[in-house]
Amino acid sequence: MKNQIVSIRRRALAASEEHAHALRERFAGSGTLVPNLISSPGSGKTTLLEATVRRFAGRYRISVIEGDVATERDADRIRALGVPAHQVLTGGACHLDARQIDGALSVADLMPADILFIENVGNLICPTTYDLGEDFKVALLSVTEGDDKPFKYPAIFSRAEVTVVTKADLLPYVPFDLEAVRGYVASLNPGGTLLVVSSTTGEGVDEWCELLASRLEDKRRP
Ligand SMILES: Nc1nc2c(ncn2[C@@H]2O[C@H](COP(=O)(O)OP(=O)(O)OP(=O)(O)O)[C@@H](O)[C@H]2O)c(=O)[nH]1
Ligand SMILES: [Mg+2]
Repeated sequence: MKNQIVSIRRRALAASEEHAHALRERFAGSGTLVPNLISSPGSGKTTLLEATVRRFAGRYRISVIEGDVATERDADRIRALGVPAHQVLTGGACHLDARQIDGALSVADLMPADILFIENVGNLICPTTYDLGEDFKVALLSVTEGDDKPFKYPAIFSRAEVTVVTKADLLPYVPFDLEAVRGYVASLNPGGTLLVVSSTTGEGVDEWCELLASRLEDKRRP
């Protein structure tokens, strides 16, 4: 029985890896940059995407895949800005998988796109190990969550190429040791980038958008 379960799990994992591989090839072919945004619920993923969409209006074709347990709320927020968005409802699951990304692309009009954002289900643990065919993972950490989160949930901060500290406008009001976070994230992920952003005031949004533009350029360079 135990062997059967292990074998089923292995097959499921292999199928998911195949899907992710096929997606990555597809995105390479279309020259689409795919960031996968991961954070606790409410850290500001959708708000950052709204700010990004506004900043890139008329410059890039953007589309978004939203993952949530329930409701179309996040996809509705993105669509309200005139950008194609598809909501994947996981019905309780705490992460997106590559098959769901494939499914979203086959039912929704999201391509061609210069940047396809994936907003994962709000969770700092489950989405960490799932490959969605993305170019890189982005970990968001809001200052109101507490500066201990990278210490308590190191896996996502060591895997995410980019860490975005969000809600920087609230730094004067909450205890949050930005330098301790900066130092620890750098030790977990020496090659990574950490940005400090407020989607409300616009602080750091230019740097975030420049990073995306530069990654897109790199991806398209022959
Ligand atoms: N002060 C401040 N509030 C922010 C900022 N960004 C987001 N918020 C607020 O934080 C709350 C959650 O933001 P969302 O963007 O919905 O967070 P999310 O990560 O997409 O949430 P889930 O999709 O539910 O996981 C909202 O009330 C936002 O207005 C910011 O930069 N500063
Ligand atoms: Mg959201």
